[in-house]
Parts: sequence; C-alpha cells; structure tokens
Amino acid sequence: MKCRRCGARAVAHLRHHNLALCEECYSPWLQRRVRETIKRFHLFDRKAKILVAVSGGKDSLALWMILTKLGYEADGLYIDLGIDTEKYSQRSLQYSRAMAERLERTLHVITLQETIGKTIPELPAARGTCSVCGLVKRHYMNTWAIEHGYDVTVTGHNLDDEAATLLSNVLNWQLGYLERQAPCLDEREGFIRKAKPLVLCTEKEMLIYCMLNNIEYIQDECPYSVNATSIFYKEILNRIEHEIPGAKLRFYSEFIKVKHGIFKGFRKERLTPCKICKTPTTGEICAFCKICIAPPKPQHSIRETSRASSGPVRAKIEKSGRNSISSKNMEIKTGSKKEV
Ligand code: Q46
Ligand code: ZN
Repeated sequence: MKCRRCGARAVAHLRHHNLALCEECYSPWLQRRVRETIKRFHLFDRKAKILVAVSGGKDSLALWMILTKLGYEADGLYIDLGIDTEKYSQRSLQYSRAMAERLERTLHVITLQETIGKTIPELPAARGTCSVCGLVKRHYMNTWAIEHGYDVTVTGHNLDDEAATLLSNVLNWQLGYLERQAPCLDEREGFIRKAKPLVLCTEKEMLIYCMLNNIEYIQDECPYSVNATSIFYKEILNRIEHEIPGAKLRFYSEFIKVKHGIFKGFRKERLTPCKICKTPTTGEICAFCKICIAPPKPQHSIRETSRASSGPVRAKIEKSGRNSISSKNMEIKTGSKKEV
C-alpha cells in the first residue's frame, strides 16, 4: 500500500479516514489534526500557559510532545498515586521524567503519600478504586493549576476514551455527565479551563505516533483497570468500528454537534465553595475532602483540618535534566511494537 501524500510505502492504514500514510508523512498529519482540533473547539490560544496531566501512558506523553512541537508552552503534572503493584507508579514516573528531559520542559510531581498521607490503594473506596482515583486526580489537576498560574489543564483522552464514556453515559442516561462531556470545559469560579486536544484521534493513531517517534511509555495497564467497564465498552465500539469504519468518530462528533441544542436550558446544580479546600461543590464539603482530608466527625474537627490544609499543595518541581534516567535502565517492552 502506498502513502496517499507522497507515494512511498505506507506504514499506517486508517480505514476510518480511508487514508494510508508513510513514516515521513504520518506524524505531521497527526500533529496537524491535533492543531485543527484545538482551533475547531477553541481549546486555548497560542499564549496559553498549559499544564498537561501526564500519567506515563502513551496518550499523555504523545500529547505533551505534540503540543511542544506545535510551539505551545506546556509543562507536565504527574500525580504519584502510590500504586506499588509491580512498581506501577514508580515506573510511570520514570517515563514521565524521561519525556520532560527530552522536551526540556518542567515536570511537577505531586506525591499523594506526602500530601494527604495515603496512597490510592489505602483510601476508602466504597464507590470503587477508580472512582476515588479519578476524583483525586481531578482535584489536584484543578487546584494545582490554579495555584501555579496555569491557564488550562489538558488531558490525553482520545476518541476511544470519549466514545466509551459517551456510550456509558447514554446507556445509563446520565444527563448531568452528558451535559458536561465536551472537548473543553470553560474556566469558571473555582475551576480552571479543561481541554482534551486528542478527542478526534483514535487509540490506534496515538499508538502509531508513539512508535514512529520512539516514545517510551508504560505499556502495562494499571492493576485496578482490570474490571473497568470502559474496557468492555471499548471492545464493543471496536467491533462496531470493524464493521462500520468511522462509526466511532461519527458517534462522538455528532453528539458534540447536537448537544448544545439538547441541553439548552439544562439546569445546573448550584455550587458553593467547599468549607475545607474552597473548590465549588454541591454540599458543604467536597467529595475529595470527605475522602482524603476530613474524617466523618463533628464540626470542630473539620475546622482543625481546614487550617491544616488551607496552604498550597506541596509538590516537587522537577526541571528536566534533574533526576533523569537513561533509557537503558527503563523497562521497555519492545514486543508490542508491532505494525498496526
Ligand atoms: S490510574 Fe486510577 Fe486509572 Fe488505575 S486506579 Fe483506576 S483510575 S485504572 S486511568
Ligand atoms: Zn474540598
């Protein structure tokens, strides 16, 4: 198969775009697609100070590289969740540091054990570990970015992630979640602007980008993702996509087109600042503080906790070049570098 752009041997065939591309043409094509997504959904402007939520996985690391190549000022934030099964968090941090060094950008690191004295596996997880983990990550991505003067936080959610979330929200008719599902959530009182520049890029496209750009990332799944329903929804969507190329992209992008009309006049919940961390919430104390900060006790203990936690979040700031590791020390699985 030949590259549609230059006629050289194609390394990637994207059925949903009816497009074949060679090694040379692929990365510029994907980078252009991200740039167009940023423009189309008005995610942020050229001067924005961007904070990339980096997990050590392929999407967030590739996103960080793409934004830097496109000329944006983007730093990284890594939240060390303390998941020690096969040193998952530790290894994820190493890949994130290696990328910071490669891009010569700053990586901020927040360690849960240091900030709240507990790791993700140690927190109460009545609603499931991933639910608590998501809550903690969203909290720090918001508060850290605001406290350090960033304009926008970006995440590496790709089209497969977003389509799976959309399917789940539709199956359960989660109207509140559907209303908030978007490539961009505007800044408002207590909340930083949040954007997802990869929403129109599939998982496969990101994987090819990582392979062609020698991006080393954690290839193991998080041990807690084993029973995640999102994996099941992704499998279903992949089966549909196999029969109907482009179905995934249409499912998501048509929803984004029509959702404004559907949710016009949708009543949002009234929010007031959390008594502990000041993040807007529906109750007196936000879910993060209930789980991570405040013991479920009388009022006076809440005030005590408030004083203790009102200062800025502690974190290490790592400039690239420090704490670096050489790639030969990293545990990279090359077996999965297959042609896709
Ligand atoms: S890191 Fe956290 Fe994910 Fe692991 S515990 Fe679940 S939510 S699966 S993206
Ligand atoms: Zn709070």
